[in-house]
Amino acid sequence: MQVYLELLRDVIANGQDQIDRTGVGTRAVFGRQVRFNLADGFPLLTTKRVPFKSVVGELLWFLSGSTNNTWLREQGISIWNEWATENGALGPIYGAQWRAWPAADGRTIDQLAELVTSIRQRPHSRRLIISAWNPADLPDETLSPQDNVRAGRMALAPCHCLFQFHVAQERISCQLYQRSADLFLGVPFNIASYALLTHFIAQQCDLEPGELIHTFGDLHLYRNHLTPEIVYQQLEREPRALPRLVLHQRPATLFEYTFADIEIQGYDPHPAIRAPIAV
Ligand code: THF
Repeated sequence: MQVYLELLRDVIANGQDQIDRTGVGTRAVFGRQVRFNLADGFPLLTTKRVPFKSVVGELLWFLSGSTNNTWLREQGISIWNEWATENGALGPIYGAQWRAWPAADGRTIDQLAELVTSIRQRPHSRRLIISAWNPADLPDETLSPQDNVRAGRMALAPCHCLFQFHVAQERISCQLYQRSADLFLGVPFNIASYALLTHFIAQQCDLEPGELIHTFGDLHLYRNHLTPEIVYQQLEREPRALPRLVLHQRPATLFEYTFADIEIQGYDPHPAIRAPIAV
């Protein structure tokens, strides 16, 4: 995960100060790419503890098609609280677009189910793509997340908005396009989440996990993370050996994984670093 520390240094050295939607302010670069060979270990950051249970819970929740925060809250996972309405609603965010993209004729499209079928039938297809970027459902940037949800829109536009799989020599790789990336808080989650999803898809399709390629649009550090206690603290730490992911069974479908099936072994990170989230 040396590459993560290099991204931090890159944004510090080359970023421009920007005013963003949240009003917090960022230092940002545009257009970067990193790759993780999943055979080298599971890419969970070791220079601070990343709450892996929250990563797993969020992914299982996306895969279930849910866009209501209640189940996550019940699991003790608070990462979506700031954007939800009092009823837990988040509007048609990731789960809705991945599992039930609304078609013009009233059908809904289960992009993930179709993806698994396609990989099994035509592994060399060049259109193994899932998109969460549905312009019809995007929020109005002048409204709060909650007012957008009440208007039937997404609480937040998808940050990790499109991903593509590719199969070569019995290995399946995933490339993610993330249009907007909170490098300190969100990106360690996003890397682990897509690595885990790639392991699931590989298992479901009888393939080995290949590479995770993470492509960034606006890659930023929030100004209130650029402090000696937060970003600079992390930069002083030495990366440790990566943990390994163990999947204890192979569920019948991509949609039946549970916490009990997923174990991370040998995770020995530096301590967590608390940082404020921009809403
Ligand atoms: N908004 C912003 N500003 N950054 C994001 O990364 C982000 N997301 C999701 C939606 N909006 C976003 C939410 N994902 C944490 C991590 C991921 C989140 C939101 C919050 C967070 O606070 N993590 C802490 C502790 C979490 C915990 O203990 O449960 C951490 O130290 O990692 C990106 O997709």
